[in-house]
Amino acid sequence: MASMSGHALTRRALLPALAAPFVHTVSKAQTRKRPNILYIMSDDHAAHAISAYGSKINQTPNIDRLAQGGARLTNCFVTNSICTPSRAVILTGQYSHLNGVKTLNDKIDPARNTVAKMLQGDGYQTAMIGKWHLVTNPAGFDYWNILPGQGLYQNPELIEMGKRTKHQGYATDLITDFSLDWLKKRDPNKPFFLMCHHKAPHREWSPAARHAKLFENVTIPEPDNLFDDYRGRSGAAERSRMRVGEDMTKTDLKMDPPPGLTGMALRKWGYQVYIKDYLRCVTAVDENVGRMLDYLDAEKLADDTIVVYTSDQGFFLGDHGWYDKRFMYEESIRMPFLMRYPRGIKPGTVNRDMTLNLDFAQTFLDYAQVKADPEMQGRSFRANLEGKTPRDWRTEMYYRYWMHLGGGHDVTAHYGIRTERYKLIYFYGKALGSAGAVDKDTPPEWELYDLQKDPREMRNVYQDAAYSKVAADLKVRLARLQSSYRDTPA
Ligand SMILES: [Ca+2]
Repeated sequence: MASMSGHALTRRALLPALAAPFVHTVSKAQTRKRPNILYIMSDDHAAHAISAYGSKINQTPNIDRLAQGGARLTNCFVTNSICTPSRAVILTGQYSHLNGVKTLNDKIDPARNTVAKMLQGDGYQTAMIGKWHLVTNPAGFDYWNILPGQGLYQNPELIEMGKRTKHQGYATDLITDFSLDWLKKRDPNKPFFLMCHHKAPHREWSPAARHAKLFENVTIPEPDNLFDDYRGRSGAAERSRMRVGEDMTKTDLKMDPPPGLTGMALRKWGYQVYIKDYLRCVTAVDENVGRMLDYLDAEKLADDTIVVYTSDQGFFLGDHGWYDKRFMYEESIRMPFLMRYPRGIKPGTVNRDMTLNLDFAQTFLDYAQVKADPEMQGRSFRANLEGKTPRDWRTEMYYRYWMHLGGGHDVTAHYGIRTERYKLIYFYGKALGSAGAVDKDTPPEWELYDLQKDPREMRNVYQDAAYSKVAADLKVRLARLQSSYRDTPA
């Protein structure tokens, strides 16, 4: 008691002396103005279906506003190209083997640390609205309103803080409505972190009624390798079930193919049907991005708000004759990533550094002045966005797709390394959870691509003697990279 009252007396006695610096500290805290973060993510929206990325097949004027007013990343890659795992990587800043979400069948442990929890814990108000797809209830959000699983395009049910409600309307519009509602009700004295996640343009590509006739009398240009026959590639390409036309259902196509159509003719026909619906869904996403940007403008929030537009991975838009993703090929792993922040990023910035979805958490924490969790494995690319790429920035990336022959598309599990020029892929052919047993139908195989000479990845040069030194070098680098991320070889 005596020492406590003594302490109190001492403090009281010191108060006048402390007054000046104390006031100074408060004003410093007040000037610690932190940006709002509006994170808009769609599902399966490939960069080559965004006009800011040079799309040859559509226009996205609203998404393009972010490129014009901010930065566009041209080499942003996903580390495991499929919905649920990519979302877990984005939240935790950890690779799938560490965050525990390797396949579509895994759920995120709500006890895990995430960027949302860290921002919430440091004074941000946080919300998650739209497609979540991580099974367990969202943690780290003051408010959440999510689609159950994949959710429906038309008149979807949503789960708002545990309560299920069916809504009238189109998912992309509704997710934006709920996001705007939350923004209007927020505390304007605190910064916000809003994850607005669209389910579009995921399969089965169901457009809004107002876009049903868009592109109706138009022929959409075909990719140059729509009729790929997978010659010279590993057995994995041939084995996969994601061919346009052939591997599509009536739900995907919304009609029966003309009688007698097979193989490449079916692919040619299916491409037009599929890509038009896909692009119709993208048009609704673009319009709704516009609504969000208009709101920020009207509320004079644009200067103080980081706005991101991205997708959980890329997608094959008929490239190699495919739809879907999963493979480590370019169209699948490249994510669109646009970020506008007038107080920190020059309009029209184009950044070609190799960035990953693994980096998002640390980048947002950096802007929010919150110290990253040391268990996170990415790196903030804030300096890159500001035109000051660190000299030791990564020049290679590690990728691993775990869902061996699962998920209805029969893509063989694989891992690999992508450098600025090359890509080495190892289809290790081991079934997930098979305790080391090698699947006889998927013998281990390698692929090597020279992206400089063959950007479309049509020529596997793994067996080419001219590339034997390159392959040997890449194997060493792959092993080093894998071990640096604490993953283990198959
Ligand atoms: Ca996805």
